[in-house]
Amino acid sequence: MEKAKFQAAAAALLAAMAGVAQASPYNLPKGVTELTQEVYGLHMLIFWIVCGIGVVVFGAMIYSIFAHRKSRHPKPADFHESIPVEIAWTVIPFIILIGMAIPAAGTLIKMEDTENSEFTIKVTGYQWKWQYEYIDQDIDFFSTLSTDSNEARQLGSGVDVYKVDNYLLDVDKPLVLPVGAKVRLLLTSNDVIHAWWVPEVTGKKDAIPGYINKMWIQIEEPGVYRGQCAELCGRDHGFMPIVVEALPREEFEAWVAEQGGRMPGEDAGPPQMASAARVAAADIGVASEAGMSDAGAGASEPVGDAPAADQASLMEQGETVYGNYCSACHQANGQGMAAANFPALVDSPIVTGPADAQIQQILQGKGAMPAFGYLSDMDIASVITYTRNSWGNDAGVVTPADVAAQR
Ligand code: HEC
Ligand SMILES: [Cu+2]
Repeated sequence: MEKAKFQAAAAALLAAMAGVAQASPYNLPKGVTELTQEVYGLHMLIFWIVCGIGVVVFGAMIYSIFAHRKSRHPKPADFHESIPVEIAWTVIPFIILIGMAIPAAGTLIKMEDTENSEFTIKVTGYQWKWQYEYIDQDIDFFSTLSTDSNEARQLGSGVDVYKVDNYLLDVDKPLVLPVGAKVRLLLTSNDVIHAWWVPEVTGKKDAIPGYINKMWIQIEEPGVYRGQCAELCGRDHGFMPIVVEALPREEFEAWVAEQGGRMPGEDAGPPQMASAARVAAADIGVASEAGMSDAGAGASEPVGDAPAADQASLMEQGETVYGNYCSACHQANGQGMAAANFPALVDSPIVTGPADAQIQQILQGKGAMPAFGYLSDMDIASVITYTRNSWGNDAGVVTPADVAAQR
């Protein structure tokens, strides 16, 4: 077939071109997936074509300026309106453009083809963190800036950021993927536009509220790959890195088991029960009302126990919510960060005082503290209950109904 020949020729050309170019810190990374390598090949192909055009055009110009200067050729040649020249400079660029479009179109089509992927992960951008939901494995977690980087970045932290490993490029929980599997990513956002970008693994793709963008990745080499949100998304845009950890198949399966998930096709065990409980909870309307913030509620597994809204289940869910949304500033031990003016919640007059003021502060935010009104009543009630009854605080339960009454 003609197409196959074209592709073979283009591939051979790409390989030859790519071989010539040295891997350089100034160049695109070649990456560890077929797609990133093809994109790199395309980039080099175009680069060399552009170099070739540059050499020919500037060569002709410099030669003409030198060899046909006025002192040598006082009477210039006249080839105005020459048909052959007109044809040549129409046809040659046309051929060059087609030559570039064919391999580029092939790669573009391939990029969009998310079919036959082994499983799907929903990636949701938040100000300023990422949520990963392994739809088929029943795993769901948030990935936030690592504590090391977060502490170091605070104004007046006194930490030398050059001594922090992977400063601003490290997270508490990376996205874990198996090597060699085609994985489909569904990208969306809970607030503003973010973009998911790990240069060695994939191109950039926007995460837009209310839309689902698709892409797929198939990593060929185990390793840790780092990237960042690539869409200016507000104050902490620079503080929502992305880390992908590619593991060999068996290690990935072990990781899935450790997270309480299951591989597609595996016998439905206890995790299935948990999700059934979650559906039941949603049915009776305990889960959050707005579709997208449901993703936030999904983070807190124990929603299944919600109907009771007793202190134990509120505490359990509250701990998860606290870890996902609050501990980056107030710290896991509730001590806050004095250097950054994040107050301690231990013995705080607000945490131990009347619930209404506290609910208002979480819903509306205050000063440098963001508003959390997008969380469900259940999430807010549980995190407040958690802070009111942890680290020595003892200030009673706040229920989802209390939160609803304050909205
Ligand atoms: C980006 C950092 C940040 C995050 C995340 C954050 N807070 Fe805060 N929080 C603050 C700051 C700053 C203040 C002080 C606000 C002020 O008084 O101006 C504060 C104050 C508070 C107070 C009042 C404490 C006092 O004694 O004044 C409570 C209660 C509180 N936060 C709870 C939470 C809870 C619950 C969460 C998670 C849902 C949370 N915060 C997430 C930064 C943060
Ligand atoms: Cu972002």
